[in-house]
Amino acid sequence: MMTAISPPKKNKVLLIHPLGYAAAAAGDDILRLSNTMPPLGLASLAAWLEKHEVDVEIIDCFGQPAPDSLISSRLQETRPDFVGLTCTTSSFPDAARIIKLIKQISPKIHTILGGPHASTLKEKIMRLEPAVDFVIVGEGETPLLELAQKQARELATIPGLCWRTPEGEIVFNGYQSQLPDLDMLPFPAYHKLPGYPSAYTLPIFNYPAAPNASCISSRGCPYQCSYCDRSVFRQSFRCNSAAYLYQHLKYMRDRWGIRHINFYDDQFTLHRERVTEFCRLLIDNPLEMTFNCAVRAEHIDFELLQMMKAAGCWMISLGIETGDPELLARHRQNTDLELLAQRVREIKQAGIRTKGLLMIGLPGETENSVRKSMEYVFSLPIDDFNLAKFTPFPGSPLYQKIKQYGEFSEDWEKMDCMNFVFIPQNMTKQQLERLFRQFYRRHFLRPRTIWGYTAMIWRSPDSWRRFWKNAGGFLRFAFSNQRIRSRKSAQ
Ligand code: B12
Ligand code: SF4
Repeated sequence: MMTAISPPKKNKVLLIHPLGYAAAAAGDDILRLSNTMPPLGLASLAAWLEKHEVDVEIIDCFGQPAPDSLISSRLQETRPDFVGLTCTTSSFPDAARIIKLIKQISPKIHTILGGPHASTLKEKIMRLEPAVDFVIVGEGETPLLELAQKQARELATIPGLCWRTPEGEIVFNGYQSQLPDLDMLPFPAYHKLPGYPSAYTLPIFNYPAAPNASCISSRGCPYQCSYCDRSVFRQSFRCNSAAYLYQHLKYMRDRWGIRHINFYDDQFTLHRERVTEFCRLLIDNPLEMTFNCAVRAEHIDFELLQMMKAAGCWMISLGIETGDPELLARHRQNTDLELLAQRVREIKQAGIRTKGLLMIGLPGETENSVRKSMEYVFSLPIDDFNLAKFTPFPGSPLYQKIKQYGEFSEDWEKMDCMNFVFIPQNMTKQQLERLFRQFYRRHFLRPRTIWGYTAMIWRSPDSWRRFWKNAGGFLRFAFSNQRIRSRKSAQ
């Protein structure tokens, strides 16, 4: 008679994307109404674990706001060994709250925190929040897999991991070496995201067709802007090959019916050759898809733009930050506003929409510099723009010295670029709020803007459908300037 041998126990992992505030307020959140994007970091981790035969599930509270009772019932159903949460600075308080809840339900579950805020603060997070058992610093694939596969006594051998010794000491094992080749990653596990792709949408008026989706084809950025948090991928730049990227898009179209992609890469065109090869593939073997991307002015030229247009490029976002040359020189490298203006004109000439990305309230900002920004931006043929309220993230170069430049109230929950948590010297919050509204009002009153949004009736009918459906929320935001009416912190 044969003896039955039970297979070794396999660890189960549950990954959670926190909403950032109480689920009841989600219908009111202007960020979600205008842009609900899948958590690509968690989907990438899930695909990597799945490839290595680890059981994994995702709960996306941002995509599908879930009350705590749903999280508890999923924990009872799936009985995971590890629960990992991702967090930015503003979503950390909610992530910490969920982690405490998990420990209350089942103290045996090992809790892990990753993402930008965890990668910046490392051990400090575990000191601050004892319910966090592990922090993974930087890219998560390798350390998370090792954590799910190794024995407790091997914790010291996992690079990128913060953990507690049996004596209670918190240890960081040091930075891991990053994945050498991003093409070794499977496509993100979209199938683990309930409702994908229809539960997710790109920013309103930022796409011609639905269903649409977002995609990341590179990691890292070699620049060092003063306000930017690059604690996850640091200064490296690695990217998927053109062939991999083409296959990824083909998969998204064939399997998920996606018709438009937004590349959220920090620097989509940093490697010119990769982009020309990718465009050539799309031109020779069309997928009937369009795409958007974000670039820096130094990394585009008219020839490249024409090729991108032929391949289906619909909109390009360009980091402008401020139209005041002195302020720009304080916060960024290669600051040539004339070159930037020329590139905006070239993007338009190539037949591609442009979106300017700006910031208000940087150290050194004055009423005069904001006015210069307005004059500069409204002298350009940009179609759309986004004005972020400067936020000093703990992982940004500016953070250490920020108090020298003005008043900073470090309330993490409010650090979502939609609140003035920092007031530069010689300015007031009321003044910044007034200028912020004026900036948007001037944009929306330009004939070019009015015509552009009118043309969206046929260029992006789905955006207008969403606009009317959520008109109340957009109007409330226009008058109140508040992302959420009330955060309703208690669940
Ligand atoms: C796309 C994007 C968005 C999208 C969607 C984000 C989402 N749902 O995932 C939108 C536009 C909605 C968005 C919104 C915001 N964003 Co954003 N966003 C990005 C961007 C450009 C790419 C994110 C991404 O997909 N990266 C690729 C994946 C593979 O990387 P990843 O998510 O970091 O995940 C890896 C590791 O971090 C780690 N990891 C992550 N989570 C976990 C969890 C566990 C358990 C483990 C083990 C590992 C792990 O492993 C992953 C794979 O290697 C990043 C910049 C960047 N280049 O990363 C900014 C970035 C994350 N965003 C940022 C900010 C500030 C915001 C906003 C606050 C501002 C705003 N108003 O737009 C909001 C807040 C959103 C929120 N809920 O917290 C900052 C965060 C800084 C901070 N410290 O908070 C970043 C870093 C930009 C920057 N350089 O300043 N964002
Ligand atoms: S703002 Fe953009 S260009 Fe500057 S460091 Fe961050 S990702 Fe790079």
